[in-house]
Amino acid sequence: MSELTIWTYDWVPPGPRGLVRDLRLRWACEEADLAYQMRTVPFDGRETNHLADQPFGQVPFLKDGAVEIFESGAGLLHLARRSDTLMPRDPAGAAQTEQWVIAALNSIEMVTVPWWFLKMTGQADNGLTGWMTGRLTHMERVLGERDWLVGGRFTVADLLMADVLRVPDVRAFGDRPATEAYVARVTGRAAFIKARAEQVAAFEAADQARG
Ligand SMILES: N[C@@H](CCC(=O)N[C@@H](CS)C(=O)NCC(=O)O)C(=O)O
Repeated sequence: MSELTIWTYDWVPPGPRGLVRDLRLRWACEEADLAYQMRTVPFDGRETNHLADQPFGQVPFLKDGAVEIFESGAGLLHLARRSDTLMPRDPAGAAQTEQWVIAALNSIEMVTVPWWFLKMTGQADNGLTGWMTGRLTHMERVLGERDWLVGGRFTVADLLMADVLRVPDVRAFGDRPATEAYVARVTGRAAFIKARAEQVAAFEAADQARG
């Protein structure tokens, strides 16, 4: 049995299937050829039923031997330390990979998620639109100048940035051809396709268990 275990929910509604963030960790393991197993916590009662493992009642979290981590970004950096497929070993390359992982979370996702939430709750024209436009415009410029964020090759920074940018509502917002090409390039990888298909299949199978 693999020591590396990734936790997700036992079921989610159809909308988020293929987007639940355990996909980030599955994808990284597939890229790095790291053996892993999936386990679940109940979606129902998630606010309180696994707070010892994820203090916000969310997923994913992972266990790798004695290491226990929540936050998808922390999990990705842990996996990246295990494989140079995910992060270069030279100090400059590693630092730049970490920098772009943090940027994906703290400069892009920190505005796309609240914007998406407001849009979903009927406030499509909300006060975050200008802020998000600025961030996406800067990313469009960066991605117009290079195929990969770090070192001319795929890293976990691309995995995470593409996962943040591929959210359908965010992609439908504006016309950004370099970003579109980047998302297509990164999500065209076999590891992403496999990880996504396995997540979707697991949630579909859970429909039957729920009756
Ligand atoms: N910052 C967290 C966010 C985790 C997160 O938003 N997880 C979602 C699934 S993708 C979740 O558990 N949502 C249920 C909830 O918040 O109650 C991470 O990156 O791990």
